[in-house]
Amino acid sequence: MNRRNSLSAIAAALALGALGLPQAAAAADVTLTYAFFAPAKTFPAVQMAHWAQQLNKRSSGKVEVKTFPGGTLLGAKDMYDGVTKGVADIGLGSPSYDPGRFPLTSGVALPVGFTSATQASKTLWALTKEFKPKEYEGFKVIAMFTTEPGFIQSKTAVRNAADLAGMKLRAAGTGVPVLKALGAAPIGMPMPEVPQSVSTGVINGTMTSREVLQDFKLAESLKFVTDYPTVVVAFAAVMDQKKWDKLPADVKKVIEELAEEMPGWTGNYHDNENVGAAMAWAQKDHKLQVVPLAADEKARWDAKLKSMEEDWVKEMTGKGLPAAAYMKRLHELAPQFAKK
Ligand code: 3IO
Repeated sequence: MNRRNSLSAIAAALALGALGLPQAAAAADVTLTYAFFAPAKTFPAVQMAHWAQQLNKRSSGKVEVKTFPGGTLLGAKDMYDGVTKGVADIGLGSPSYDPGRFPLTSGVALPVGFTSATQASKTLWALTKEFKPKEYEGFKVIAMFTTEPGFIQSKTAVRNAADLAGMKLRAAGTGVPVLKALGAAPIGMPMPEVPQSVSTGVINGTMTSREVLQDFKLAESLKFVTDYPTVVVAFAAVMDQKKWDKLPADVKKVIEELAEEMPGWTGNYHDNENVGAAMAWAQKDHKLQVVPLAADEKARWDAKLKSMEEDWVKEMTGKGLPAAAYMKRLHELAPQFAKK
């Protein structure tokens, strides 16, 4: 962060002007850096760009946000520590990549029956405000959202449990136990590593939201999507709390206003533009096939995942977390955010 008084801002503007650089670059009096681990065209990065633009506009140019997609400033695994160390002012990471560090948040990534990213995103944000999970201590959460419930996307068709048995599939950390329960051989890894891992044969597919078929060009090698929605992946953009505390009150107000909007904005973009466009492209240009799951097979898969929520509540309660209350509230909130 870089706050200047107006005199030094003028001096900087003059200096930049003398160098022939755009004077607008020096007009802001707060500059924030914002890091994300995946490419600019992916939906979390589209969210980041929208947020940056809106903050600049609603602060009348007072705040400038410099975005760093593609892991150029921080990668998936060092995102949150990087924010604490001050490498970036804001970092967008996935708590689902590290359920041990973000245990309460991992509750939204259980098979709880969300039907869209919009619904899960709004539920996650409401839960986070109500429960103020300790796992975000030291951070100010400025935006939260999720993927749609993920689908198995694979090189060979998965029509039943036998097709899936022992298949090397990648997921976010929270998706690993889901794939395991279904009988696959899951591997947890960040999304940006997936294309290469598919091409080298380390994995035969992934379980996540379907826009990755286009946004990571995975449809070139993954030709099948099994029509069985599973679990969402959570995202949280954070600032270091101490840095947040020092922001001007009017800037904080705009950021808090945006925090209320981002779950719905991002969910809508992902559900209603991003995924549909990617599926249409993959089906048309890459002969992607959507594999149906027979009703009796679906019932068997559901049965394999049924105890996960109860097991999670037991495990988290044992760690002293308000897991039962969190899940109870999740199931009260989710229907309120369902598509009417
Ligand atoms: C994701 C992460 C970065 C960019 C695009 C993305 N689409 C879905 C995800 C979530 C993810 O990493 C996962 O494991 O499902």
